[in-house]
Amino acid sequence: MEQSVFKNVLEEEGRLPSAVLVSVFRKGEDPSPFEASLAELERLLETAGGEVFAKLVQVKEHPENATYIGSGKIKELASLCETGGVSLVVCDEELSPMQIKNLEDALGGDIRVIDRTMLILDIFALHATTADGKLQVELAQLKYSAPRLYGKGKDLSRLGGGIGTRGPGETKLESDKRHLKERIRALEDQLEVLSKNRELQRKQREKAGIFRIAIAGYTNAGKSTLLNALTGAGVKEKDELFATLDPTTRRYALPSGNEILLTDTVGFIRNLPHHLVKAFRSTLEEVALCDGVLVVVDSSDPESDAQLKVTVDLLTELGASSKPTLYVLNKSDKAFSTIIPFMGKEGAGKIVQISALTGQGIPLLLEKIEEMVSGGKKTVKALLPSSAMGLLARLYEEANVKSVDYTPEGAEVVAVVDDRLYGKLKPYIKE
Ligand SMILES: Nc1nc2c(ncn2[C@@H]2O[C@H](COP(=O)(O)OP(=O)(O)OP(=O)(O)O)[C@@H](O)[C@H]2O)c(=O)[nH]1
Ligand SMILES: [Mg+2]
Repeated sequence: MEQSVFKNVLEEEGRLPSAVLVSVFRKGEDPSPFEASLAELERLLETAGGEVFAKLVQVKEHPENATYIGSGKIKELASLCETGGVSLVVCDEELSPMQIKNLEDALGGDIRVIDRTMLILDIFALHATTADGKLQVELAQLKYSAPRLYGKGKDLSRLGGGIGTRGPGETKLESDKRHLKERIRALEDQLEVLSKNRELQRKQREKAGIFRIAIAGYTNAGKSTLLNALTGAGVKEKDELFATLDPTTRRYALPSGNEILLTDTVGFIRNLPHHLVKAFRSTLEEVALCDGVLVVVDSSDPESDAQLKVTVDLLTELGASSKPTLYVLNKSDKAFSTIIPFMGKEGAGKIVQISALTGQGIPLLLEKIEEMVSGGKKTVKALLPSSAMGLLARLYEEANVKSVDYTPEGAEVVAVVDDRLYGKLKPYIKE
């Protein structure tokens, strides 16, 4: 066919695979989040290695049950694809397997249709590095994307540069289709084992009594840049969506000497489907089980309010909303807005403006973290005479003992204690 020859030439010339983005604007809907979501879809496509040829919006009461968009729009879409030699269509919301199949059929069967979630999973597949991350992505893809990759032979998986069909480590998703159920079960078993291992590790960390802080926030907010600035962790920081998929934890000593564990986590995004959230167990467990959260916001983004709301809603869903939290307004070097209205007065003491890139505001952030970590607890230095050794044993059990020096006068101990133990130690406190 002439059209596909044209397509092949384009692909052989090394041009990026281009796509038409499609979305349905519900009559009466707020246009601003709609536009932001479509702009985000464009960035997602670029991150996946593609480029936008055109955006097609249909204004409608509801999407079509069978084909997502109406028949007139499908014709328009087909002719757009032909004009641009485009073989990929990305729809900006979750489509059912039937909608995808019908739309592909209506477009003549030589154009791949994927949805927003498949595109995100494709990026995840490219960015997963750990065994855990790769297994989780593969599982999510087998459950979500595989049923939507309708009857495509191998030759068709190169459509649109294969975007939407790539598995972790470039495994072609379609090749696993026949063994779908078995593979899903095997992956679930392996993930269960890994989850148990993580639980053991966490228990050990808990025993060590180190305060664990998760760095959470919208994708591209600067979470990895912040972790790197503080700890030199060397995590990939990049101006693209979902640069980080796998969590990285680093130990960090605060200026007081208090040690904390900082974990960089996967970014959030609007319209993140529930099953996708569930798929990222390993990283989200970090958020659910930490002692405190740094919510990083890109304050230079005109959409920062909406992004913060998405983040706060997801943290609530993960059961992390009641944990001690600091709101880190990042990128203050090019900030667009410094006021986050919806946080109100009560949030004011929990906001710190920083630039992870220039280091501006980091000392204040560290002070705030220090406050969060001590959470009402005090670090004390006491000299315990031999008659009070029972208290030392109790400190070991119930407090965080930083150091003990045995001197002729007794044991000189530095420990972080709660109010109750503080009362007991008071007679022996040195300073
Ligand atoms: N100007 C400016 N750019 C920043 C700052 N912090 C991060 N960036 C840039 O923002 C982009 C995203 O940073 P990352 O640290 O990768 O963001 P992230 O939140 O880890 O993103 P994901 O892992 O993709 O969710 C990079 O290009 C950074 O260089 C900052 O304070 N100022
Ligand atoms: Mg990152």
